[in-house]
Order: sequence, then structure tokens, then C-alpha cells
Amino acid sequence: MVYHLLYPLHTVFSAFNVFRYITFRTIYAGLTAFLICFLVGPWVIRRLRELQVGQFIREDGPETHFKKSGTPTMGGVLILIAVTASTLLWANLANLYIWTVLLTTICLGLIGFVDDYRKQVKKRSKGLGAREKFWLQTAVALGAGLTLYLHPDFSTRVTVPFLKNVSPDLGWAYILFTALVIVGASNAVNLTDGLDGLAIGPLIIVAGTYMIFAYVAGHVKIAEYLQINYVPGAGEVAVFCGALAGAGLGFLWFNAYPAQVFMGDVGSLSLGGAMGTVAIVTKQEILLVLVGGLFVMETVSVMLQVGFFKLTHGRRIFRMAPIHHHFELKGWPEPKVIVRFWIIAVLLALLAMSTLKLR
Ligand code: 57M
Repeated sequence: MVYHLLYPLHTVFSAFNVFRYITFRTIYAGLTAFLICFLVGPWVIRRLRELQVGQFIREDGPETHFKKSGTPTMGGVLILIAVTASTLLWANLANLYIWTVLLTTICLGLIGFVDDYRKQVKKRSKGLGAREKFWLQTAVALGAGLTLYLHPDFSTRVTVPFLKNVSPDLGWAYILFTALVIVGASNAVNLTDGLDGLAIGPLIIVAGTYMIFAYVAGHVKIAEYLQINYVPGAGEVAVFCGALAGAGLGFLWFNAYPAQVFMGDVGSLSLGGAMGTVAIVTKQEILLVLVGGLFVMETVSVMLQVGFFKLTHGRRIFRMAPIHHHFELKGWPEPKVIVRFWIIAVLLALLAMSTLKLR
């Protein structure tokens, strides 16, 4: 909105030219989203407490979590409000990619919201069934895939990290590939969201990394120089990533150990999906496995644990999955696990960024 209202005035006040620049709008999208979370956060947390949206803590989990019982959840609503408001304010709303990432994020958030609402507000022990949730996520992700597929400028070629001359064209199967990336990312973040700040920290790092990838992919000269896929219009997605990173920082203010609020499925499903959609739009799809490597590590730990558990009729690889519980049960204090996992996320993001040159 700021872009649409103020930039046209540059003919009268030349200073308004600044609203044209993606870099400027990305920074302000981040600051705006942060401020919304920071200022509205205490009110949202109070309201969630009044509504008694308090987390139920499983008795079979680590004992250190019992004291978290009653912590308000569904704080993801705050993140979604901040990201949406800030993107609408600072992004070019004539850009289809902005609408694709924003609507996919909101729709996945709605699925998470219904799940949380049924569990927390209606106090039903089960939210949405796992299958129900999966098919709803898949429907949203297929919608995003189809939208991009029908976009005349969007290529269905997949970027293979490290290999600049290998870029297979998936054709219509790109729609299925999109769904796989979005649903996978959405669920991976959901599994990771089990310690204070554990999911939102790496999410901020991923958003920051894709902010750079979006800018680079949408800049014809830089994309050509780095020999990466040029995606006309994708630069605008940097504004969305800025909003995501800013909202994430604002949420982390309250979710930092000891957390005053959890994000709930409304946060984890939507933010994971946002990450997946941004990876698709910027044509750095497979690289998400590295940028979001921490989420992959958590998911693989669950797959290994469940697989091994079933094969051996009850034996385990880890003390408990996802892997963050394993370290907690080994005696690492929660903040140590969290900060060490953040360190891993930063290192993976740096490694991923190096692929811009290592090709
Ligand atoms: C949700 N959610 C947290 C909060 C958050 C297949 C299986 C591995 C699935 C997995 C699972 O259900 N994962 C998804 C993880 C829960 O947090 C809520 O859920 C939202 C995200 N969806 O926003 O609302 C708990 O996590 C803790 N938490 C924090 N700080 C935060 O900022 O401390 C969350 C956010 C909260 C709080 O304690 O209550 C969760 O863990 O439930 N299941 C598991 O993760 C369970 N693992 C398991 O059963 N492992 C077995 C299997 C694989 C064989 C094993 O290893 O033996 C564990 N989860 C819990 N207790 N709580 C184990 C037991």
C-alpha cells in the first residue's frame, strides 16, 4: 500500500523515489512486522490467557516440560497478522508471487488454526486427524503449484545446487514437486517446534537467507553474473521474507526461554509452508534441504526412530525423537540445546549461500 500510494508521488517529491527500491521496502517490512509483534504481543498473550488457550503437556515427555503446562499457545496468529499487514503495506501488490506466498501461508495457517482451536478452545483431545491435516495441506500446496505453473513467465525447471548446467524440466510434474516441498517444509517445522525458540530462530535464519536469494533471482544482472535462474518479479518476494524475519524476531521476544507463548500449529504449519513456497518461487527448491537443514535433521530423526521402533518392536536409536528431546534427556539444559541448534542453522545457511559461488 505504501508502495502504491507513495511511490507515484515521486514526480512531485523526488525523495519518494526511495519507495521503488526493494532493499528499502524489505528493511521497512522487517521493522514494521517486528514492531507489530512487539507492540501487539502482550495484548495477544493476555487474550490467549483469558481464553485459556493453555498448552497441555504430555506426561510421556521430558519432565523439564511439565512446568510449561498452561503456557498460552496459538501465538502464530500474531506472526501471521504481522507478516500479512507488513507485506500488504510494503510489497508491490501487482506481483503474483507476493500473492502466491502470502495466500499459501495464510491458508496453511488456517489449517493449523482449526487444529489448535479444536484442541485448545473446544478442549477436544484431538484436533484435526493426521490424514485430514495432510490432505488439506496438500490441497493448498497443489493450489500454489498450479498457480505458478499457469504463470506465463515461471519456469518448471528445477535448480540443482552445485551443478549450473543441470536443470531438469519437470513440466506439469512441477506442480506435484511444489506440493512435496511445501507440505514437507510445513511438517518439518511442526516437528521441530518443541523447545522455546527452537523453530522460530532457524526460521528467521532461513527467511534471511531466502531474502538474499529472492533479491538475487529477481535481479537480471546479478542473476546473470552468478549464473543462476533469473525469475522476473521474484525480487519482490524479498519484501515478504523481510516481513517474515521481522515478525519472527518480534515473536522470539516472547517465545525466548522461558517462553511466554508458543506458536501452535497455526504458526508452525504456516511458517514452514511459507519457507517452502519461497524456495519454489526463487528457484532454489532443492537448496532448502541445506538452508533448512536443521528442520530436515529433526524430521529424519523422527523417521529413523519410528522406523527402527517398528522394525525392532520397541527398541530406539535416540532416547526420544525428535532429536532435541534426545539431548534434553541426556541432561543438556534446554537453552543449551536451543542455542546449539541455532548455531547449526547459521552454519548451514552460510554453507547454502556459498553455493551461489560454488557452481
Ligand atoms: C508437535 N509439539 C510439541 C506447541 C507448539 C511422530 C512424532 C515424533 C510426532 C511428534 C509431534 O507430535 N510433533 C509435533 C510438537 C508441543 O508444542 C506444541 O505444538 C506446537 C507445534 N505444533 O507451538 O503449541 C510441546 O513442545 C514444547 N514446546 C516448547 N516450547 C515451544 O516454543 O517447550 C513447544 C514450543 C509443548 C512444549 O512442551 O507442549 C510436542 O513435543 O508435543 N511427537 C513428539 O514430538 C513426541 N515424540 C514421541 O512420541 N517420540 C517417540 C516416537 C517417535 C517413537 C519416541 O521417541 O519414543 C514427544 N513430544 C512430547 N512428549 N511432548 C515425546 C513426548
